[in-house]
Amino acid sequence: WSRAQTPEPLAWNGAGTTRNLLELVLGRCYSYTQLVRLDLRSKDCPKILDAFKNAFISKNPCNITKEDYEPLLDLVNQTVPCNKSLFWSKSKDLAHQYTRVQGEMFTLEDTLLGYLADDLTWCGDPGSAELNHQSCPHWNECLSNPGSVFWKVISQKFAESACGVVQVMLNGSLSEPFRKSSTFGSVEVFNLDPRKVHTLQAWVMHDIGGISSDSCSSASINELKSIVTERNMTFTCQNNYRPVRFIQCVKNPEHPSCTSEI
Ligand code: NGD
Repeated sequence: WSRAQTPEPLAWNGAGTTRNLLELVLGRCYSYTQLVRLDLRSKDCPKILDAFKNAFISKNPCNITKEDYEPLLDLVNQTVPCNKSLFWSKSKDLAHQYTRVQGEMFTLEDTLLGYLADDLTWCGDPGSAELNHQSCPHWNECLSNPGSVFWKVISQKFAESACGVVQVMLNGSLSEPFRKSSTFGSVEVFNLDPRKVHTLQAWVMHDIGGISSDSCSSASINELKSIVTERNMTFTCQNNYRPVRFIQCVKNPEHPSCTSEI
């Protein structure tokens, strides 16, 4: 009967909930609100943790909805100043290194909600109030899993609230720096509000040592340009935006593209 008292959770193909998830999320909340961004110091971290848990605990992790995260979004409700939003696709580490040094710009993970959850995995189980540490749905197993729904809704809100000139860092070492199926290409671009955002600037960064090409004139970037201009915003594109190139150069100081004066 001990088996009946503790039923096995549903089994999935993805990694299970990150160890110490709740402690990590609560700790990150305090760290962000008390140390990183003091303008948010009045946020109630235990309440935020509760809203986060309630979004997925005791639920089937393939049936999570945007509405499940609404109470959490309402509690946090953070805005980014105009001209300071940085989107990225396939360039996460470089984008984060850049905002850390630059100091005033925000990726989604520099906002409280993105900061709380970055690199974590979480899911519950319909049969219990526990976290499932064994397995969670892989994103290709079902779309409505706790992580995918979370990133989709917070990416949508992040894009909706952007204003002025916005930036996107893309990976020019890939054959398709812009992919319509990515979160940037399917959620963020389409949720920029043309009444608030006048320009999207793309920074297409090439790996140092890889083949350099003019990605801004590639078919992939042209597809992005069409979407942006059809949505009545101005599109600009730069290969290897210098301030970001300098960060890449820290690890490759002798490379010609890092030593030349031009
Ligand atoms: O199909 C997927 C998938 N493909 C990649 N990833 C996926 N997650 C799914 N649920 N379903 C994961 O998303 C993978 O762990 C990557 O590290 C991460 C981002 O994927 P990438 O590099 O292809 O870029 P995207 O354009 O899809 O998304 C980046 C933009 C960026 O402007 C953020 O504001 O969308 C926002 N974001 C989305 C998803 C996840 C951030 C994250 C994050 N911090 O993990």
